[in-house]
Amino acid sequence: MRTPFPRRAAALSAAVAVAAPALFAPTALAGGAPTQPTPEAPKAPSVDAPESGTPGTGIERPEVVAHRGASGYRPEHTLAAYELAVEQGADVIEPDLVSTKDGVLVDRHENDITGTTDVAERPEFADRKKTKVVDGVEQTGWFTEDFTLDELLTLRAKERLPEVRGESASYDGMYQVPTFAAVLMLRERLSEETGREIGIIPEIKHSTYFDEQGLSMEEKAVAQLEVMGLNTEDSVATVQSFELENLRELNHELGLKAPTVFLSWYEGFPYDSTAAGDEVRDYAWYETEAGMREIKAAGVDVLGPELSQIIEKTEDGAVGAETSFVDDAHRLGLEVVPYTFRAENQFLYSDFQSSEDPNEHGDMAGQIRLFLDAGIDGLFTDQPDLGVEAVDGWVEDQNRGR
Ligand SMILES: [Ca+2]
Ligand SMILES: [Ca+2]
Repeated sequence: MRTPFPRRAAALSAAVAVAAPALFAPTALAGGAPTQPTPEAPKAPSVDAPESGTPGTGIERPEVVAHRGASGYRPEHTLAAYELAVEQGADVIEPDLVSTKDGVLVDRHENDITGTTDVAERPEFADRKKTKVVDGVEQTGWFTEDFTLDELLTLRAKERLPEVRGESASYDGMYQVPTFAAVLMLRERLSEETGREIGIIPEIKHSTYFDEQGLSMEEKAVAQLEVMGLNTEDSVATVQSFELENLRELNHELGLKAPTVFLSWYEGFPYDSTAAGDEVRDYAWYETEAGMREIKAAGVDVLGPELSQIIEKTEDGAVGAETSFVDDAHRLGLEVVPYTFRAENQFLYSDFQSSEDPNEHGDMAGQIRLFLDAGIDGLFTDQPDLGVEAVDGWVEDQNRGR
C-alpha cells in the first residue's frame, strides 16, 4: 500500500499496524528508498522511543507541497517557481496539466491562459481569442488547446495576482510555459543537486473536457511517469484530480501504479458527475462515509480538500468548528493534504490576519499549526519557506511532547 504523505505511518503505527499492517506501512520520506522498512517492521522514530499511543513522540514530518511552485514569489507554474520552491525546502512540487492542440501536456492551472501569460498582447494570436464553455462555465480568452506547443513556447508567463504579489510580477516576461516533461526533468536534476528525493504531484485539469476535445491526458501522463521511472507503487510522484472517474480509470485501467489524490471543494459537483447527469455525487457527498468508500474503491490514497472542509470558516471569516473530515478519512486509510495556505491577510482566517492590509503577510504559520493539530498529513502552500518553517517548528514541539 502506498503512503505518499508519511506522517500517519509513524504517528499511528503502534495503534493501527496490528489491525492493518499494510495500510499504514511506513515509507521513507518521499518514498522510494530501497532501505525503507517493511510493513511488518515500523520505522523507529528518531526521537525518544514512544510508548504505544503516546502523543507527541516520533511524529513523522508532514510534507510541504509547493502549490504551483513557490507561487507567492514567482509567476506560478514556471521552472523558476519550482527551483525556488526546492531551494526553500519544499518536499514536493506541483505542476497542473492541460493539453496543447498537438497533444502535449503543459503546465498551467487553466486551459485559459489569458491571466498567466502575455498572450493577449500578441497581435499574431489575436484571432485565437474565443468564448467557450469549460466544465459548464462560459469563458472568453485564449486556450491552450488552440495552440501548438511551438506556438505556446513563444509566450511568456506573468503573475496571476500582480496587485497582490508585486515582487513576483517583476519577473513577468522572463519565463516560458513549461511542458510536463521539462518539470519532470527539473525534478530529477534538483533531486540530484540537493540530495533530497523531491516529490512531484501533477494534477490533471479538466479531464472530461479534454476527453471531449479528443485530447485525453491520462494515458500520456502515465507514459511520461513511466519513462522517468516514476510509475511505481512507492513513487515520489502522486497524481491528482478534481474528478474521480479519471482517477478510477488511471488506477484500474491505465496501469498507474503511483499514488493518487482526489481533490474536492466545499460546494458544487465534480465535473465528471455533472457530465454523467449524476445528481448525487457532489463534493459534499464525497465527504460522507459512502462517498469516501467509493473514493477508496477507485484506488485513491489521499484526499485533497479545501481548508474549510476541515476547519469551517464563520461568516465573518474566523476559525469555526472542526469537522470530522480528517478522522473520517483516516479511519478509512485515506491521508488528508488540504489546500491552500497563502500568507497574505486576505487568504487567511481572520484570527491570523495581521492588519487591514489585504496584501500584507499575516500569521500563516499559526494557521498551519491549527491544521496540523487537526491531523493533516501534508499541505499545499504558495510560500514554501514559511510552510516548511511552520511544519518544522510544529514537529519539534510535538517531539518535545508539548
Ligand atoms: Ca493544482
Ligand atoms: Ca481521459
